[in-house]
Amino acid sequence: MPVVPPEKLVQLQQQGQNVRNICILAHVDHGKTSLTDALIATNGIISPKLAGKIRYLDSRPDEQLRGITMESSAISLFFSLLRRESPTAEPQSKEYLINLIDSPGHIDFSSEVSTASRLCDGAVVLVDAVEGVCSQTVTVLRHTYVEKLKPLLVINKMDRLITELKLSPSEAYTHLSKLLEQVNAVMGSFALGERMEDDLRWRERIDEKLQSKGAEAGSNASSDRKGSIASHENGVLTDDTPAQYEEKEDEDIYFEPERNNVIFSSAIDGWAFTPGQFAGIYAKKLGMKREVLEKFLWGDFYLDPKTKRVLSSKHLRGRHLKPTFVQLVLENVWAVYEATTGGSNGKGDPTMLEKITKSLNISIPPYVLRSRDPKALLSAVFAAWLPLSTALLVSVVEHLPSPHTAQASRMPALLKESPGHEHIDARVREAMIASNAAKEAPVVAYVSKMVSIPESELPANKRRGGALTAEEARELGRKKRAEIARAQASASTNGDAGMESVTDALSTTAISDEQDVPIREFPEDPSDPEHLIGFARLFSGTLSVGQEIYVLPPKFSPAQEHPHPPPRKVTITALYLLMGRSLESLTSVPAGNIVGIAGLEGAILKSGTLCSQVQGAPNLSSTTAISTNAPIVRVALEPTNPGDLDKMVRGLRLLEQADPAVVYEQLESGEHVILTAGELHLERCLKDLRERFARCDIQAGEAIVPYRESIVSAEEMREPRDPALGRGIAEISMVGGGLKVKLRVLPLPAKVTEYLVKYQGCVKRVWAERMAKERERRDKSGQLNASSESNGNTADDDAEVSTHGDDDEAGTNSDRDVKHAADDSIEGGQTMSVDDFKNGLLEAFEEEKADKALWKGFVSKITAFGPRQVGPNLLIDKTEDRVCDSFFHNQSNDATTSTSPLHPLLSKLTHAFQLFTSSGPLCAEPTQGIAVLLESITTDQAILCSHSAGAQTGEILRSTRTALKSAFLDWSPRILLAMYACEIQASAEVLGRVYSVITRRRGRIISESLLEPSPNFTILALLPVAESFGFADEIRKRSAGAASPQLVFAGFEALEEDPFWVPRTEEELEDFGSLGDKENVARRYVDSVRERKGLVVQGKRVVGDAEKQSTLKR
Ligand SMILES: Nc1nc2c(ncn2[C@@H]2O[C@H](COP(=O)(O)OP(=O)(O)OP(=O)(O)O)[C@@H](O)[C@H]2O)c(=O)[nH]1
Ligand SMILES: [Mg+2]
Repeated sequence: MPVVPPEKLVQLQQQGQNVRNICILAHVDHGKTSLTDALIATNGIISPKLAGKIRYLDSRPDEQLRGITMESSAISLFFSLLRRESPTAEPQSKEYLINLIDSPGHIDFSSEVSTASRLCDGAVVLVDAVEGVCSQTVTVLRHTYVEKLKPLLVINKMDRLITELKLSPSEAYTHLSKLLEQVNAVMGSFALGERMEDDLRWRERIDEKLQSKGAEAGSNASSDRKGSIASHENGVLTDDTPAQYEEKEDEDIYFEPERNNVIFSSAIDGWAFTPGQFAGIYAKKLGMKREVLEKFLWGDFYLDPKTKRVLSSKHLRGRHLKPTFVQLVLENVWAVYEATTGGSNGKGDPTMLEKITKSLNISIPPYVLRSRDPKALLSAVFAAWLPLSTALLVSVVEHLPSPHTAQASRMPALLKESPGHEHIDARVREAMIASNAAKEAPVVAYVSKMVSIPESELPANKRRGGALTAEEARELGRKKRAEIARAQASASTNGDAGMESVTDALSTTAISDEQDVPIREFPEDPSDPEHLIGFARLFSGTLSVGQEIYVLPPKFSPAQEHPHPPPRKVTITALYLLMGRSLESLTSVPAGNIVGIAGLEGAILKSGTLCSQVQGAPNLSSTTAISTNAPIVRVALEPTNPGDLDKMVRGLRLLEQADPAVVYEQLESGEHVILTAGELHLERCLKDLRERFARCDIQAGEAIVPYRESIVSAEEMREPRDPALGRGIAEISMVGGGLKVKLRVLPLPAKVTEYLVKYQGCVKRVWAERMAKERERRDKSGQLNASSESNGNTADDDAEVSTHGDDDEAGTNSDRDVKHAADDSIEGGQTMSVDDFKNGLLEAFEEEKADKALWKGFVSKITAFGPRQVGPNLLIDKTEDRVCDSFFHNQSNDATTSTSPLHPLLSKLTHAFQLFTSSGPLCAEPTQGIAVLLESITTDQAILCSHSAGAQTGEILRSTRTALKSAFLDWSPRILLAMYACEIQASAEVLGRVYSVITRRRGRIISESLLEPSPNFTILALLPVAESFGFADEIRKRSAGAASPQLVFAGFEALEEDPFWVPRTEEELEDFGSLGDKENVARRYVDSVRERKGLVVQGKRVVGDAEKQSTLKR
């Protein structure tokens, strides 16, 4: 039962200036959830005694069990502080509403981080003081930078420096400085990247202007750029292009303790401080102004004990003084540890403790003193002296922006990234920028994900647990507020030191521990259905229950006159205040808040935008958020009891909606498959399915791992199949000799393949644009439903499996988007221009030194990419007359208006190429890095006309595919394994064991580094996805929990072994015998995939032990 009544929070929602929307971000296990505990305790939801230990927001039993957050959860908190407008004014109480989202740090759930950060205005980024900057730290910092969230840095687990690493205050200071440098280097790298981009753009713009001016004047622009800028100063360069490139101020992005945007904390011991707080304490003692001292508390400044003056390092004159931060701050913190938990017996030093409590003017509750429990003593001293919640909440309130301020600076850029942004209604734009909460303002909300809540947990149905009746709880709340008010009345103005007593007050009046935290059990009642609630941020207007609002489909753009599919109108059935484990009903909510919205079920699949109007509505959900871990682990599911199939399918659909990172698809074979981000994620999904969404027993098959197939030109290859033609060349005669085609299959240069994989996004975009144009053209000519059968170049050819027969357009569209996310995870180039892409590709071809003549002019001859029209394989037109359209050429001309009589035949060949590249000859996996050259094509129209079109299509597809497959196998084939980049932190003792696990699983160590002074090594390795199952568990077990890996999909890598290798040379025959005793690993992978797919496995005996069976019979 929350002590701060929901009415109070609702009232605060209306005061936009006093709202803060923040998310807590960090690498896994750096203490996010423990830290939020301390904040939750200030609202009396849990007892301060349990804060940091209970991890309240980890409400799922499996989260508690594993100690890992798996879902982001939100909670609204009340915070009040006393402040004076001026030094002489009466202190006034200011009340704030803090909407806080705790996010998971594990890489499997990184999509939750993207969804959380879009809703917030500020971020609290945690870094473990010992582990320092880890992979996810960089990711979350990038999130804050890209999403333009204002960050606060918390260096957490400071206690580990004292108790684990046993550093002295001076050593700790050096360590902290290094750590801070690391974090700032990461921030600096983002800014640098952006600055270079800006610089380039600025130069391009100047060049463009000069050129156009040059053309106007009929003369060439001067080659001296500077000179020409000057000469055009009065002419073209007067608009938005500054003649001088202006560097952006970027000091704002760095973390600097002197600016109080760095907090030092220990969530487990419940303390935190900013240097500013210490400046407040010492300013009087040293006779300095607080603001002045603040500047000198961090950095190379030293306190002269005699004169009480702060010296810079220049004025030290050889004296050995300690930096101010060590002397005034760290030594005091260290002393508290020494006095409470230090000493030889770990029981502390009572006299020292007494001295400290006296000098700090704090009192420790007698029962704690009596208990003599060192940890309790420690917590009591810190709770009174440097309570965590005070430092954190004061910093949040002071440094992080209110929705008004944040939207004013964030919205313009965010809107600019949305599709068709020029067409956004000015009224909507203004309302969003101003966070206008007026009733008549247009409503815009962004739903970042759908959360599933069992019906019994909804406020209307909630069973009141515990012994408290509503009346009693209200009474308790009243008491507590009175207590808070009393404490605040005695608090000092600036909130910092004064806030101590607030927490102190709370610690004495908190509700007893037992009632606090009933761990939510999954409902046993089988008739308790799940409801999907949208997790949303309102950017403008006021949303009320009963209001009708449009849900914009994922591909919506305000530029379209008749959006397809049309936005759906839904009625808001309920609004909720998100309170961690519970929800509170609301009737309406103003702009600038985070809210739960009911009534969107079926209208939004994973994320979406709500708007009160369709015309000129912004689409906020289409901009690509950074997600670091695309779904890659694919598993087929089936119910234990076949009768439960319907239940399972229903459950899967619900799960897909409720989890941003899950993709569900039904294969043509009838298998139900889910794609998850990793093993842990899969485990959570299965648990959810079994216990909540499907409520039946479900079995998961073995994980289906993707592979790629390719070829190389190896030294010892077999003779070409047809030496007269040459390697990889096939001549096919089809349709009774009416069509003769010569094709050649070649491996692409490695650099080219790499480039194609990396910038697949560009091809994808070009293709999508082309399809959109095509659709528009067909729309116009009223042929929307006409069959596209005759044209091999349409999106319908994607050979994609249809998903569940859901006719909900919104759903199917985004399905398609995410379905191949595994391929997309490493792709870039979405924003690249076609010319840049072509130039880059040209360079990649030019880098190939061998066979330069062969690759020349390839780029302009590309007619198709494959598979799915966008993959890293090329179909090249090498015919003399250039019979095919160039892929890029078609951008300006209309692709499908070609009237050549060859066109239908060519599109069938293209289709055969698509089919071949989507399912290679080794084990029917997509190919990568293959060029198919169309060398010549001859037709005999007379014969062709005598065959029906249907028969032609079948034969051309079949024969071409077969010919391509054998041409492929003329080379030395390779199987490419999906790889994980794996980061592990491990101490020196367990390093050996970690290595042995990695190498046994065919992994490869890439680097190993040591973060001093911690004894931990950071190991980077590559590990085949196929070998990664159970890896995390094994590492954890073998290292006794000391090391845990983070796995991120890192693309495909060839296994340097021909799956069909058999000893051929005399030497090989001698070494391996005629059967090749060496295990062929590539063959093993190929066979396992073939077996899974039900394809013929060469050399596999159908009957194992025929003799034995016959013996048995007898
Ligand atoms: N020594 C020490 N341990 C801490 C501190 N804060 C948290 N921990 C411990 O670190 C572990 C992880 O804490 P969590 O709060 O679950 O971390 P998290 O960042 O929420 O983890 P995920 O949500 O799974 O990413 C727990 O065992 C905590 O007890 C701290 O200040 N000092
Ligand atoms: Mg957590």
